[in-house]
Amino acid sequence: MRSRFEPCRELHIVVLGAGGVGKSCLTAQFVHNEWIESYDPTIEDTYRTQINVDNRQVVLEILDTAGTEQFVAMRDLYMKTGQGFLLVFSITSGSSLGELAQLRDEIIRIKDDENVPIVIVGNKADLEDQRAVPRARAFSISQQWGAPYYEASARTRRNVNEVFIDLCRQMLRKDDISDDVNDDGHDKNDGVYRIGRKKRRRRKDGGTRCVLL
Ligand SMILES: Nc1nc2c(ncn2[C@@H]2O[C@H](COP(=O)(O)OP(=O)(O)OP(=O)(O)O)[C@@H](O)[C@H]2O)c(=O)[nH]1
Ligand SMILES: [Mg+2]
Repeated sequence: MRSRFEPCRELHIVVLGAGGVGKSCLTAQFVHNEWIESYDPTIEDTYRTQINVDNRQVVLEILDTAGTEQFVAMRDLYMKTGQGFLLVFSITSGSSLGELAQLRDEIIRIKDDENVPIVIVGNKADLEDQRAVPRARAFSISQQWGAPYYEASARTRRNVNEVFIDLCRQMLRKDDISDDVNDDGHDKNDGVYRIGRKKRRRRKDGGTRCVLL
């Protein structure tokens, strides 16, 4: 059973996708509850926020990245440090969905892990009359990738919280599993020895302490 005084976890989220799909707007809505109408291309922005997920306090560090190819060199580094990824496209742009495949391949290669927490987001769902990506197509891709798919709108706030919370849940689950494996590879719960398990990480300090933000 979890202790009431369990220290809160710090989770690193990276928001990725083509330029102009609404990565910054989704992040600003989630963190600050604000809608940004103007388009100011991002170089790189970091947000910190504290939320409650299933009665657990988590500190989120959210990296809002640049959609433009110019800044690709920075990708390797943030893919290494990120623990969960929001892959965002716009339902009004077929090519923006196309760009996600390469990003996902890079994440899996860099992290050397097929089961990285990922959520696929079809943003700008308020622009139904300009839809270029059928819902079924995006859903089928997300199923192939084993990741949940949400249609969202940073403008109307539809599914904004849901995509971040879903990602947090996946990240917490993964974090819990790695905590349940001892340094010698023995699982505390089932005693099974997991050969080649790469992503073990034991918290020696008990995790990050909560600070109310
Ligand atoms: N209608 C509508 N417009 C949106 C939505 N999300 C973002 N936009 C608009 O799309 C434009 C680009 O949004 P950003 O959030 O800056 O896009 P981005 O993905 O961060 O772009 P880069 O920083 O260049 O990678 C802005 O003018 C937003 O107002 C949405 O859900 N609906
Ligand atoms: Mg941006």
